[in-house]
Amino acid sequence: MSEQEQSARIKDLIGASTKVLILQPDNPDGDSLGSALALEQILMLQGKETELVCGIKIPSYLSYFPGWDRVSQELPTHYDLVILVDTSSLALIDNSIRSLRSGALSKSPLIVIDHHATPSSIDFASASLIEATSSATAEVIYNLCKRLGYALNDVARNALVAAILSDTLGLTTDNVSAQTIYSIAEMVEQGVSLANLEAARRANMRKSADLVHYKGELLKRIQYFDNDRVALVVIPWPEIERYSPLYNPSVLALEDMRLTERTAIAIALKVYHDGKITAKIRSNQGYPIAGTLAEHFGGGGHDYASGFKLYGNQDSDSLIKSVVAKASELLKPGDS
Ligand SMILES: [Mn+2]
Repeated sequence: MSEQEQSARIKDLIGASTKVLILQPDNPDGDSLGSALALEQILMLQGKETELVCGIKIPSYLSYFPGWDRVSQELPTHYDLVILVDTSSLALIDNSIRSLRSGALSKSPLIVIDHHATPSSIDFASASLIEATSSATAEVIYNLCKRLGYALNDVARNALVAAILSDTLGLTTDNVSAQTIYSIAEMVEQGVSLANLEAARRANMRKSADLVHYKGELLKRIQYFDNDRVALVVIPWPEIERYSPLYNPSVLALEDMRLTERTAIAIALKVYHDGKITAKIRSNQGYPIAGTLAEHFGGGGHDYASGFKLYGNQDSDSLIKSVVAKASELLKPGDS
């Protein structure tokens, strides 16, 4: 079915609904959140009631989106239409899908709006608008509104632009088209301020002075091995206890570790009071070894981001030696 036909079906389904459940995948990001918040406004302007749901809690780095705290983890009891945004993969709505399938979803139609190229694994949708040429689901929604003549308000436009900027890292990813920029331009013309959106995002990234000082300490303790190709930092229990509620200490160090000249892979080890050790591993573009390294220690993940957990009283010094040795082995000698 063509985009036009899918859009027409979406219009009919929305027209016939009274209360719409707007669902995000179990890995919410700026695009899914901004898309959901924009749809909330768009549907409200169509006279619909809405409910925002996500199977997991919205992470705090996204709290610069006004309205993020309206997203509930609980499914409402009444709704007669579901719109799923930013995924067409069943696996990514695992937390919500079981209750949805057993509940009102069996009676309510489902609309999927997405931009991922992976073929949809949801075969029970009443309409699917999946535009793999769009940089973000928010861009798909903007185009849909233009096609259907749905009105936007300021809140919706700000949410859509913030969502597109988030998914495209500020319009710098390779799926950004001229069309993406035209859409942004139109919304800027209608009053969106990119400067205000960026200021809100940056204000949300601010850390306490205490945390900035601690980051300094962590950075001083980074150990470099193998001609700086392997960077490693150890975070002991007292620091986990003190700083984890504020910020993940590993994340605090890893970004700068990866930005070190010649560094291919960065590893943060957390040593807990009960002897458990966890590793968070990030590697740089061109060194897709993070997953393999983690697997060697019983963990897993992706080419560039992975982790592992070890229980029992590990000697952290010998663990460091074996992690560094394995990382060096995986980095081919001429790769630096
Ligand atoms: Mn997206």
